[in-house]
Amino acid sequence: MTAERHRQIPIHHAISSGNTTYREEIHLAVRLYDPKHATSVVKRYLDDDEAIETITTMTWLAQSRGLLVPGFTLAGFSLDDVNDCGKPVNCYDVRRRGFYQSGVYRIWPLYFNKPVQVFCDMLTEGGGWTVLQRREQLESNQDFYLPWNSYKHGFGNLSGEFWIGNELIFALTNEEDMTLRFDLEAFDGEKKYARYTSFLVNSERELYKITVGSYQGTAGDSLSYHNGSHFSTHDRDNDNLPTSCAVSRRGAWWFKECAESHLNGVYEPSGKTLAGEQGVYWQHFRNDPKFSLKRSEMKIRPEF
Ligand SMILES: [Ca+2]
Repeated sequence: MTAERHRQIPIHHAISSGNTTYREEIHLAVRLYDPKHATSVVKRYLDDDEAIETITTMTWLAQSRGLLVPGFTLAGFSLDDVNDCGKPVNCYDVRRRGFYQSGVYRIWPLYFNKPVQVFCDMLTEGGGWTVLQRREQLESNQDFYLPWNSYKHGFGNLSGEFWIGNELIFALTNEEDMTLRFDLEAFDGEKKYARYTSFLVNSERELYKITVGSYQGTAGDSLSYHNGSHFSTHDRDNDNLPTSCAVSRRGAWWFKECAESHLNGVYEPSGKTLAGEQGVYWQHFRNDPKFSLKRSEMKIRPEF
């Protein structure tokens, strides 16, 4: 049996576009044939009744979370279903719900005690990446020479430079097997990438120990060296040297004896540091210890 309903629902609805989220009044014309099989049956309208988008029932439910009109029930769905499909656990989950634009989205990580805003890369290699870190050329760069607690909880601006936070990286990498991807760019415009299977970060009790699987890419493998290392900051020295790599390299990373990569180093607008390995550093990009990158992004996605 087929349930068919028509309903015009005027609501204020939050729409994400690029880096910004804005509110827009739209009218949803909802026709539910068989919501259990959630095919494309919801059309989104602007005020002039021009259809601008056809989205799936699940997508509509996800976007309309909390905005269900009193008295209007969706045949075949309970409120739990609505809440479930309105709570993506990472950016891949967001994309699965029909959001294809890169930008800031709210997610509900499985092992995190609250919802959190993250930046989703919906373009690179099919999209669905939760971005963990970004460095880029700005008029005023974010300071990355910060203590343990800053790296634990995250800092910076999701539309600029940031570290998402080790607690969140721990939560996200424990949801399921994750691919880690680095997108790197030099000041001369050359772009390279590195990708690792089975990226996992342990809890704070285990000093956010990093595990990665096999490497693939064009940037060279500058992370496998750090496999099994603990996270260090200038106030928490967990590396393998008597001295502190976080202090000598001016940053925070999974230092060993010290680093083949260190993307949280000092941002150097000239692309060259005075001392070695203190910049935004990926050793095998140029094999020059004074080389510093113009741009870096770290991002994760469930393995297929
Ligand atoms: Ca040490």
